[in-house]
Amino acid sequence: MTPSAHIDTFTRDNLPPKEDWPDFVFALPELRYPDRLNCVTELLDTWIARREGDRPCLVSPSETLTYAQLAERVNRIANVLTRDLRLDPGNRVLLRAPNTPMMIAAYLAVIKAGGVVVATMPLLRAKELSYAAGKAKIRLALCDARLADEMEKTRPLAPALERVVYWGKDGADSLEALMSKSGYERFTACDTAADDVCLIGFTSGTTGEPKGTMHFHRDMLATCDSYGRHVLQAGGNDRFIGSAPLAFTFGLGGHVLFPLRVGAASIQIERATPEDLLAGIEKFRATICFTAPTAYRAMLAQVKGRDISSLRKCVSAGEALPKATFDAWQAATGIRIMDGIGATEMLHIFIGSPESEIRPGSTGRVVPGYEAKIVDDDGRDVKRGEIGRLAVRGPTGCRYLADPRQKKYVAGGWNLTGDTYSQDADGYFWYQARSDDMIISAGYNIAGPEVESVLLAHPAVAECGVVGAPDEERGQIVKAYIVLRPGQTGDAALTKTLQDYVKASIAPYKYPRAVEYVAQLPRTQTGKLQRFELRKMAGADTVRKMAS
Ligand code: 3UK
Repeated sequence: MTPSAHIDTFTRDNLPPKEDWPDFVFALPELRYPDRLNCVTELLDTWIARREGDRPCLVSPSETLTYAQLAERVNRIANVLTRDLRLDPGNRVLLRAPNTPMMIAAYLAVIKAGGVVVATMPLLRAKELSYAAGKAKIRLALCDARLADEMEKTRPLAPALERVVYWGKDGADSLEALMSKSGYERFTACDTAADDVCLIGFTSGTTGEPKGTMHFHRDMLATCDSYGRHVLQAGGNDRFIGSAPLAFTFGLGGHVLFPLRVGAASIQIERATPEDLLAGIEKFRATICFTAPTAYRAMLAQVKGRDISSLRKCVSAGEALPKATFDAWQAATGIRIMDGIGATEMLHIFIGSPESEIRPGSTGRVVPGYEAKIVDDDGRDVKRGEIGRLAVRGPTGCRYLADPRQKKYVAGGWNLTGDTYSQDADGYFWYQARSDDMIISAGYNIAGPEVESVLLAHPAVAECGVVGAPDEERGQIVKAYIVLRPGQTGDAALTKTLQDYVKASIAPYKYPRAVEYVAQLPRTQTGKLQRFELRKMAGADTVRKMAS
């Protein structure tokens, strides 16, 4: 180990004890990095050194930046951080903005200066922002002025947050004004160690407090040189687009890491509803799209009449991609969506296959550089084909910021993601459910996502969520919450049709005994179905029924 560049040793001091770390494996030569490494040098400055600074880098409705222009902007912000705002290497900086070129520049500047990024989702409220600020002991924030209201509401709740600098507003104290000083166009990257922390990514935390996952400089490159290089296989002429916020590491990869690693362009559309995403693909001639399964389904309904012929690769993550969605997208666009499972703890995707090797309905095979296996509750390997807990290890892995839950996520050197899976004889991984989402009905284990993927194949169904509802006789029954396609009526006849449809497709005991039609499903900002909300609704239902 070489010495840390961090003068502020907070992140290093709060890493989990070594015995609780997962094993880190660097099986491929491309994953062995030098001891001294600042990932921004490799991702950005290298293109200028290679005399390729004129390549388009960031594209947005309001501005387009080449690699050289982005590098200068990053340098200016890094100078503001270190000279005007007295950032010491190791200090955490909270970032708050929609996905814009300025947000990406600020992100890279913090890291280039040796700081640690804590990016936050635009929709977070003062309570959540102050939690992150407190947990990561943040003194400094950079924020898009359009999100100033909630930021200012955060300040009284986060006494340690000394300074918030806004961009996108007038005045001598704006970030732009500070950046404009002469001499600020150059900045020498902080000489960080490859294993200095550069990012604390907070999990979306559906239950319990969000966990801060800590990632090193080398991790940023490792995801590019494993998943990016061997599975995604993007090239310098690609133009990436997506809908995930940068604060979600799925978005970080798709918007920043993967494009910059290969000299490609990255398109930022600030509002990224499925409609905006389609319009963005058409307008900016995107070639690679990163989004969640639900967005692909929503885009399908609107894809007719759009020219999205520029598109050549689509990546789906966040939740399982049902075969019905894969099939419909391929029929409409000719593109085979690349499903991949990633996690904030792992930084990005660790199981997922290139297009030519996809088996529809399966997540894919393990990404080169990673190892994955299925284990039982005692950590023993199960036989191929048997269902168990997913365990994974590779160049990235879980390191929570001062959190006892580290011992739950890591056991025996393996990361346990909390998902149940099976692996077939050819090495493909088949998703079942989140381990705590399994429905147990009259002694049967039923995976809600399996029932969902059957229902989604029915033409009347737009979206659905399947959970266990409490039932006196069976313990739980399978209950489906369904959003219908326009023009459909959710009556008893349709319920019977859908129930029969499930019985005819998979084992009959899995059919939804209860069906409820809803206008929309509860989802996180990262596009995940909130099953605990559905379970709450299902629980409330029974209580009501018993009372009446
Ligand atoms: C679930 C999937 C089935 C799974 C993420 C790509 O989702 C990401 O990170 P999170 O921390 O959630 C992790 C959990 O989400 N999941 C994700 N992808 C899939 N389940 N099939 C999939 N393809 O339960 C996992 O444990 O929010 C995804 C890249 C970076 C990420 N952070």
